[in-house]
Amino acid sequence: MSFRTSPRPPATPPSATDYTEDVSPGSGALPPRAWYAASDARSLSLNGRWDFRLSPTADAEDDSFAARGYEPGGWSGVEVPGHWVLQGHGSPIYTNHLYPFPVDPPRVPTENPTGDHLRRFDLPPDWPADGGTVLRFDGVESCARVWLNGTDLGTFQGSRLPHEFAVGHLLEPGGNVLAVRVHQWSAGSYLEDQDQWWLPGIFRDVTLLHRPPGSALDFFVHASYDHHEGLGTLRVDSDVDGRVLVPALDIDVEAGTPVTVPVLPWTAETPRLYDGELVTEGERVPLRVGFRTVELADGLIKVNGTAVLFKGVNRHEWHPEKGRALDPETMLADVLLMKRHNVNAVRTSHYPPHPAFLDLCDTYGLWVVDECDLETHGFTEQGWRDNPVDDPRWTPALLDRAARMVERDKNHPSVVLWSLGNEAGTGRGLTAMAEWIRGRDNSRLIHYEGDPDCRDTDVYSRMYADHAEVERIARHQDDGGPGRRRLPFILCEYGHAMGNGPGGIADYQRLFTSYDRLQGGFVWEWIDHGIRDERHGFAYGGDFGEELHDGNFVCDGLVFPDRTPSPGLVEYKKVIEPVRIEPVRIEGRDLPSPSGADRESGAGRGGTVRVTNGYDFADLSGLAFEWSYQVDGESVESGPLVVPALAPGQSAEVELPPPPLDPRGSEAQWTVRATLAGETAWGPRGHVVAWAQIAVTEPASPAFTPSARPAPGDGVITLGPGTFDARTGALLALGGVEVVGPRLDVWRAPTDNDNGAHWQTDARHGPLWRALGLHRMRHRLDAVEARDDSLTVRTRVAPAARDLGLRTRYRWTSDGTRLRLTVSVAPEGRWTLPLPRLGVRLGLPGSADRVTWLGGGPGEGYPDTMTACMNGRWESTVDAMQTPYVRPQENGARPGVRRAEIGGLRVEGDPAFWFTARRWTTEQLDAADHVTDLRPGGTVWVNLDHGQQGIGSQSCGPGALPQYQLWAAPAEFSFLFSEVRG
Ligand code: IPT
Repeated sequence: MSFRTSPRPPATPPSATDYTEDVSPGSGALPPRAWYAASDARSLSLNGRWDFRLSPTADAEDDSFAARGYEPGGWSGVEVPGHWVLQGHGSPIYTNHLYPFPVDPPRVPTENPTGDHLRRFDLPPDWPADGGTVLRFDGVESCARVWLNGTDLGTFQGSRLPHEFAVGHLLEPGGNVLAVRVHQWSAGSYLEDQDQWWLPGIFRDVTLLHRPPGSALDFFVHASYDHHEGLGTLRVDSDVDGRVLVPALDIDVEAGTPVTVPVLPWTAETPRLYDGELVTEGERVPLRVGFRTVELADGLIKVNGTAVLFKGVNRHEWHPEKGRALDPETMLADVLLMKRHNVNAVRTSHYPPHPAFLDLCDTYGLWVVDECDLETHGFTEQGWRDNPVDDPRWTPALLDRAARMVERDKNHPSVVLWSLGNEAGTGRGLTAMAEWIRGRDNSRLIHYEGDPDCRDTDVYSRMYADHAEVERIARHQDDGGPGRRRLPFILCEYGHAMGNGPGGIADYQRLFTSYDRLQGGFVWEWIDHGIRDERHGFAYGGDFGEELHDGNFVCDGLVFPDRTPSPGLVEYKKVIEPVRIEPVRIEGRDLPSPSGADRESGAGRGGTVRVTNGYDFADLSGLAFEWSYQVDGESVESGPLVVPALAPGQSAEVELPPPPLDPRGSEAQWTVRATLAGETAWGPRGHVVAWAQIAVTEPASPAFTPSARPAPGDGVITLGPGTFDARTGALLALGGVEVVGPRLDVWRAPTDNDNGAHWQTDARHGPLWRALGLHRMRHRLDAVEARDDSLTVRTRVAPAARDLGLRTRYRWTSDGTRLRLTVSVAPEGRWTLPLPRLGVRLGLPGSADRVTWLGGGPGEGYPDTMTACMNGRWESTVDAMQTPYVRPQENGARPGVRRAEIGGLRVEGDPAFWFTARRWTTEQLDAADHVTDLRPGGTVWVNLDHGQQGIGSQSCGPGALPQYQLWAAPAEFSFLFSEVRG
């Protein structure tokens, strides 16, 4: 039997006073072992209401509370699992990488909030009295000392790792007292400097587990897959004798004996699990066996012989009220949301998640990079001097962390890479961890991003590298150290999803699918860590009066704190869709259709599309395809499309049906969708997995012939349905619709990506926009000319103190019922920055609410975030068109709009435009810190934009690519305005 026990904790007893500053991982706990959801292993959850007392320092209170019979009179209470700072005791602190205490390892501040917890419990009447019971803590931040019935069991550090104590000999049938002292700060805090809230408390389950005599202390499921032969080999090692049963495979062998049988393999796309049992003298341990082999072959990460493409996310554990104390429903919600958005991989940034999450990944199918609870990022402030990762005194603690992760999670098929940690610099400690992990489990690869030389890793991993660099890496033109040359490449973090964005992920995906060496990436990050409260909506750094904080940098997820998908997730889903549908040949036709003759003769074929299976393992038999033919955004006919069950990587050309007859309208398109053919574990039948739209006819310019003439009146000029201010030339009303006349607008409330991360030297554009004065442009009126069939208003739009500006001419004409506005813009001076936007802003009465449009939707889109916008006819309301970014910023633009109706006004674009409507001004949006600062006024402000600056990812990463930038250049664009009656 090749089972090896993991390193035992040191046998020294806990020191009475200074264990918070002890670099050793603790004392008294049992060696780590595999986690499994207890089935017939008897367990007693100790979750629930605990007595609680908070002290400002670690030594303010003595240990007498741990004694039996202690009366916690005057104490308060907390929910376990939970963080006391989210339950009215003290407050959370958010820092990205700065330690919120003086850096003097391993010392911690005297002001060390300390939570004493007490839980009384009786054993169930039938609890076996055979002595074998362990007390398990799944997660306590940042360190704990534990007493049961007055006996000191020991101490531990390692917040997101399990710790168990043998307690059988101490238990009584009734009146047991569990006392836990938790300190916010410990030596361990130096190893836990992740970019997140500091949230002390017993935040994962506390459980009493009966371990009958003859039960396995630990077991290790080895289940590999030979893709040549289709055979799986199973060997379950156990430290006690036992039998391994897998009924579906007719396996009944002794523990430790390998057995090879034909199986279906486990992959994230086909998560085949076989239920089994490890039967020992004392218990039956449930097994969930997934056969798969992970290897580095041909310089690539391969599973079952096939290179995988990670379409991943970085997942912190987060709940807007409970912090990192996640219930099973929340974990499941994450997994279902990921699967439904085509995400196939999770990096458990930056610590092992609640163990049940990995069961869900096994069941539903997600590749997992399981990351150790290790980050020492704050040492970057001192050039990494004294970094614990390179100080042998800390190595036992690092090894303890590695072992607690690997031992706990080693039986999950979903885990394909172990990650040593995040942003911990370089050092001998990492090498020791990697060596230990390799010795214990050589069936997975090792990841760590922070060492440019990749000394200890099997994959070259970077974060936030820009597109050009990624392409150079793909071509082996930018390999750095020789160690890296042969390694596959992943972006363990990219696409910083802070606020509006990330932009440019489609461009990354094109690279990933073009070069074998690029095996995908993990968007940073899954969820905004906003804390729900009444005052802020969702609070972020600084909202709790922290002396050091990093503001809303903690809100950079693809889902909002309440798990509503943000436009970023919708975009990501489209970008990573596993099926590609492209036009090969499309028959354009003149509309309306001349006759039905061509259809009958078969000449009027719709054309051909190429369908490509982009899965790595699954064929397309699980998907159903359908087409719809749309005219002016409305489906006029639809039907199924027969697509063969293509194998991964295969393509087929598929004929579209003849287009429907006589569709009247100005533009036509095909929409082809791939949907789930039947219900799956994670999505209903009909759920859209992938889609494409193919234009048949391009939208034409709206027809318009000017006929009306401007007529002067009493302080006004009328032109067709328009009434203008005679002095300023501003439109006042169109028929019965009052309007605050459109005028040039170049400002948008900067997005987090506009602002750029403050440490980035090339984060110029956001702040410089403001320095340039683009948020306070002045409009100088040069002329109002009513002549022939037009009213022309000449202006110059420019900020104070600068010589640059935009000469802007508004030319109005009318055909009697409609007004046409042509805006001509000519930049003057030297423009060294792109513009935020270029278009007009107008005001409508606050009663405007319902919006309909023909163009991109249903959600927002910007030049480099609009892959997921579908061309169609959409309907919404002004309120529903807002995207509630936790820190308010530019949002809500619908791209490619040909026509929109709002508040009795119809706008047609020539060319198409970006449409935005909101109940506050851009300036109010810009000034708001939280959504609760935004109050509707009496006007609905509408932006009709000819251009928008791209979004990029510069809150932490590259800015918008050149092709998405909006540089000041001569421009002309038109809108047709008319009143919608009825
Ligand atoms: C990177 C961190 O790994 C991650 O935890 C998070 O802080 C992210 O940045 C930004 O949100 S580190 C950074 C220096 C690139």
